[in-house]
Amino acid sequence: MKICLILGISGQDGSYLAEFLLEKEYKVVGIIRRHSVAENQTERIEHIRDKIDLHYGDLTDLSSLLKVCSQYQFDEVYNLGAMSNVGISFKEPLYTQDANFLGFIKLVEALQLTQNNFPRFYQASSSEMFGNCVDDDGFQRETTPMMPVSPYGISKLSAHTYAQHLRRAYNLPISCGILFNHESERRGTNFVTGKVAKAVAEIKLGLRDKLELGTLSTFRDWGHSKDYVAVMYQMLNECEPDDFICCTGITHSVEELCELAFSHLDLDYRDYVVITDKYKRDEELNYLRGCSDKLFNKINVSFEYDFEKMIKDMVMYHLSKLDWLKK
Ligand code: NAP
Ligand code: G4F
Repeated sequence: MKICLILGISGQDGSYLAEFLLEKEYKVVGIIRRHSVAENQTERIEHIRDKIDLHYGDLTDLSSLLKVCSQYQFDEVYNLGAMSNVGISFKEPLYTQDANFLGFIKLVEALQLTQNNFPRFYQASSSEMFGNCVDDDGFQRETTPMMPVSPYGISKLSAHTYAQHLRRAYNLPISCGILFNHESERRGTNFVTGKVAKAVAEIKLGLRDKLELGTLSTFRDWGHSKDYVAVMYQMLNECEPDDFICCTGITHSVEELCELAFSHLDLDYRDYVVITDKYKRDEELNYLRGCSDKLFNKINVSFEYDFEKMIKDMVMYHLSKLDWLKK
């Protein structure tokens, strides 16, 4: 039985990845943080809790990583743990570096001190690392320059650069997935898709009458988390360690997202959306559209979701959840 470690198992991607690896009959070990409301910490993994080994720990706390790593010999490690919210990273720049950059180094050190062989390692890099750099044809590729525009992007690029160094200097089998935005019913509601989907449901049920956003004019290449966690596994198991982009190649504006999400419940977003400085970023990444040719020429990928289906599912998820809570 293969053994894997997932940092960030309580998050959107970590929870789908745990399900995916259990299906493949892995022994799944996960690290969770302490939360004052214990149920909130494990909400996304409650249904598989009895099938996984969970340990308390934190990427900022080397001793906790050493304690967990010393109990196992891992075949694969997925570092999905991060302060992952770009907007909030402007408010918490030090913590963002601590968890996302230094946390990556701590995890690598803990593995080097405890594992007989360094496991295949997936590092969650991000399209946020590109900042506003785009190739002339309107796409971002692995070769596109990277100039991040947020503390989060800088922390991810720091870890990404360090991972490249570890690969070159010590031949460590670290693969960096440069994933573009991906969403799902499990997406936090402080990311724009989750926020819009929940607000549309609340407006339909008469629980609110407006939705405040920071901008409508930025573009993102949005895929589905469930589709992308399968690609993380393929990167480690079907490719040599390298950097790979995973994306859809299609881009939509936040305005198009709103139009689509509201229209699912026969609403017009223009009647409800209000733009406010409160959610405006100090520096903004305007446009993302990725090219996955490097990776998709190596592995077989067939995505189950497209943007329309994903947003509809997210709206319907929030509608049925709120409807149920009202009863
Ligand atoms: P998410 O839902 O915010 O999950 C992040 C996970 O990291 C949570 O389980 C969180 O635990 C954990 N975490 C946060 N700080 C930690 C720390 N100090 N020590 C240990 N664990 C910590 O994010 P996601 O959407 O699943 O994303 C997974 C990874 O991919 C992240 O690294 C993210 O930056 C990266 N990424 C995401 C996207 C995307 O569009 N989703 C795109 C590119 C890259 P708590 O539950 O305790 O907060
Ligand atoms: O949903 P977002 O917060 O995602 P963002 O900033 O693109 O970051 C996500 O994708 C990255 C990959 O590129 C990941 F690495 C990262 O972990 C995260 O998963 O914002 C998307 C866009 C931005 O332009 C933002 O300014 O939506 C805009 N937006 C407009 N109003 C808003 C809001 N975003 C949020 N979160 N909240 C708003 O009210």
